[in-house]
Amino acid sequence: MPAVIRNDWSREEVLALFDLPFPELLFRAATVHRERFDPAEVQVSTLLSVKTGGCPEDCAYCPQAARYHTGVEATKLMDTGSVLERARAAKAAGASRFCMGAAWRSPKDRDIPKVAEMIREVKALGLETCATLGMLKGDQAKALRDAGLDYYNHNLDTAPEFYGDIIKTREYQDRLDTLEHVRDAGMKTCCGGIVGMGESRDQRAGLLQALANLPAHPDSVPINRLVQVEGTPLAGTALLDPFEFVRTIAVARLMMPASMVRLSAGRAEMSEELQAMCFLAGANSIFYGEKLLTTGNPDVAADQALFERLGLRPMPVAHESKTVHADIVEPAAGCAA
Ligand code: SAM
Ligand code: DTB
Ligand code: SF4
Repeated sequence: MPAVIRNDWSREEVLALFDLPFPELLFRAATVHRERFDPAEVQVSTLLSVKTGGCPEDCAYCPQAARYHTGVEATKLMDTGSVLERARAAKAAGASRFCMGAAWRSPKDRDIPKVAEMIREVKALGLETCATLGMLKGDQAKALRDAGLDYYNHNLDTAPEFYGDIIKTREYQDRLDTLEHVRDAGMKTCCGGIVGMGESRDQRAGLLQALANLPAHPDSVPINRLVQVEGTPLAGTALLDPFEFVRTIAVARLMMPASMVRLSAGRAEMSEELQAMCFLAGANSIFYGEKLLTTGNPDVAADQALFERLGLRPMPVAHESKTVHADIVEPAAGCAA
């Protein structure tokens, strides 16, 4: 019997998982990982910033916020032809999903047809499509779905009680509302957060609690380790203990057993041994390609060599778990651990 899908986690339960001895936590997470996935398969997504910088928001981690002086130049929305060129290259390099990001608080209605065109054409290449454009209204979500958008990325970023320290220009509830519009439109959700922003373990547990207690577990859960960018308020934050990062991945795997847990931003600053430990702890997705949105990611050749050394292979689209929404069972019927 695979671990039960639960949406009623208490903070104490999550902290009890974080507190397990490291080998026990990893063993449990690796066990749950195997119940629904082949641990040798890793889903690979490539990111492209289709509209960079100049963002009006104040997210303290973000190099694209106009108010911080980070050297990121603001650009206009890319044209579809240039996006397609990048999508073709991502597919040729082995990516199965292409994620288009825009540094917007929310898209304007007049932006939607342009993004919809990109989505339609990227999908026609045979790639899964994902977009991250900021807050969405219900009708915008439906228009993106109609264009063929498979996933929408919108992160909770951190625990509700730490959120106000990081972002003041929009509320936690705004994020929950956007996620609801995305689910209501019938798209898959990609939703995670960032660790290493100076939060406590309790707050890391709070992020995972908020994610797992959403009405449906996100289909993809990106766990980003803060990429510190000079000029942002969070540059110079004390580095998170790497073992604590691995614990966060393992607890995410235990709490959201059917979701793809993505080892996301921050890989360029991680050793290969640390990344391998994350795969052992249940991470089964990565961003693949030299760039995230504005910062670096390991290059394709390095990732291919790492996969080879670890005996990992890219996950075919058909193998992605489709059960996240389908098998929500009675609450508290058992513990995922
Ligand atoms: N503007 C849209 C929004 O905020 O929803 C979409 C793009 S935004 C850059 C997407 C996500 O990237 C953020 O929610 C955050 O989790 C992540 N991110 C941004 N800067 C980061 C950094 N320096 N380190 C780690 N993750 C980061
Ligand atoms: C997510 O959770 N991480 C990605 C993606 N979703 C859009 C973005 C990471 C951005 C890292 C900083 C940058 O490159 O600008
Ligand atoms: Fe803007 Fe998104 Fe960066 Fe926040 S995370 S400043 S909304 S681009």
